[in-house]
Amino acid sequence: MALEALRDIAKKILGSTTVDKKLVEEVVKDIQRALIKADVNVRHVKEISEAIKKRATSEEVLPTLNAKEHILKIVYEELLKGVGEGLEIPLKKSKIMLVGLQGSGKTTTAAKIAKYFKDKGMKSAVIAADTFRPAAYDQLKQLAESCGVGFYGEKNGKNAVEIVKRGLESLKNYDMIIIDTAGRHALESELIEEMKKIADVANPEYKLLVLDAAIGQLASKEAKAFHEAIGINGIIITKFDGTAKGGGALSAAREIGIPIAFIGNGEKIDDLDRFDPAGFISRLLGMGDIRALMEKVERVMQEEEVNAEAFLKGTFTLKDIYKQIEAVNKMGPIRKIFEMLPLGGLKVDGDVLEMTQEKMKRFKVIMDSMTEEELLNPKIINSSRIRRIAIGSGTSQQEVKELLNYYETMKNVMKKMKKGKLPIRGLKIGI
Ligand SMILES: Nc1nc2c(ncn2[C@@H]2O[C@H](COP(=O)(O)OP(=O)(O)OP(=O)(O)O)[C@@H](O)[C@H]2O)c(=O)[nH]1
Ligand SMILES: [Mg+2]
Repeated sequence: MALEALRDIAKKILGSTTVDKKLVEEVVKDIQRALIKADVNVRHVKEISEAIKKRATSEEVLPTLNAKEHILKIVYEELLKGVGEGLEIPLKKSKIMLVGLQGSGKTTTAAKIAKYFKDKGMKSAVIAADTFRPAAYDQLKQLAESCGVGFYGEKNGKNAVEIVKRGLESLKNYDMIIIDTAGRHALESELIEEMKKIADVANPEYKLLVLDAAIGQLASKEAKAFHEAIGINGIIITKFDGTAKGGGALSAAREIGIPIAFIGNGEKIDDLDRFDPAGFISRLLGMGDIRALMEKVERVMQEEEVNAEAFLKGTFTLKDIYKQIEAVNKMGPIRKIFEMLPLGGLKVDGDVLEMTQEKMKRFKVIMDSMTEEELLNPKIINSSRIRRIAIGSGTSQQEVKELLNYYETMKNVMKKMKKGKLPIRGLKIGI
């Protein structure tokens, strides 16, 4: 995917030795190239790149950021603005009607969405309202059965509107109903009429347009036409996995101002992601997904029965840290965890990251030589205490300092995360 080039651009920014006008210009050029290659509308490319250039050269660098982080933050924020909002469909009784041209992925996506909500604990079902293509009934029925969601359809049925009416009646005990409709080569008046009638009968909370990412910039025309014809309130982009032109569909959503609900990332039933703009852009830039990390931290914390709250608030003491080091260790090498954080956002020296089993044992020995007071309030550990602890534990002062350094680092990182104050703004952390 062409947008993957953005990751190299982020690396280039953080790897640069000097930050000057030349770097900004280079970065802006690279971004333009990547976006155009991804079929983003030229006007949007211009808007995004000009905004980056303007801000990077005129805005004051925040005191908490270095010059590279400053530029990366601006790139992140402008790209985020570029994709607009995501549409989050809440877990409550609703109907979703899918529309779109032939082959865009409606039927597959109908089943994917039903499965998505089933996995979230909802009773979901699909209605086969495509009477145009004879095989559509069997296709959806089979998909629904394979993923264990409800199904209503009428084999060889002719009247889609009546099918939807009866389907809704028969599925009234279901919470989330997804209606699959027929597609055509083009948006013909016959199709518009049928979509309108189905929408009237079903009165769906969501009318989602299914757009094939592979059509690139043509997505814009298509989205506009559907929006004018029946008034959609969300977009699903499919086949994002198989094309370098996904930027075209993203651009289309921004152009008509309709939020993106889901992205289809493959042919399998689980290849569907809710569209979360911050996570999406972070991943494109290789900044990791903070939320994924936080979920992971929480999960392991629960397993370990450690005080996750204190850990996250940064109020934990040295007394807890041994258990917590173990918990963090369970998530994999510390370095891996830090890789999930925004690049360059943290200044952690290499030693701190090398938390080996051996080192953990040493830390425990060091902590055994501390007083209760020191464990509960590490701040009081001054140089004479460090000396005493090192001698008492048979370690070195350097190692004691290393433990304190590790403790401080973890405390600060977690505190910042909790407050959503990691250097890259816009990454809100919902815990
Ligand atoms: N790689 C990939 N393939 C997809 C994705 N979504 C759908 N497809 C494939 O696209 C093809 C068409 O999908 P359908 O769901 O039948 O499309 P449709 O819009 O219902 O088509 P009509 O009913 O003919 O209008 C199928 O081969 C799907 O497997 C996706 O996200 N990624
Ligand atoms: Mg279909």
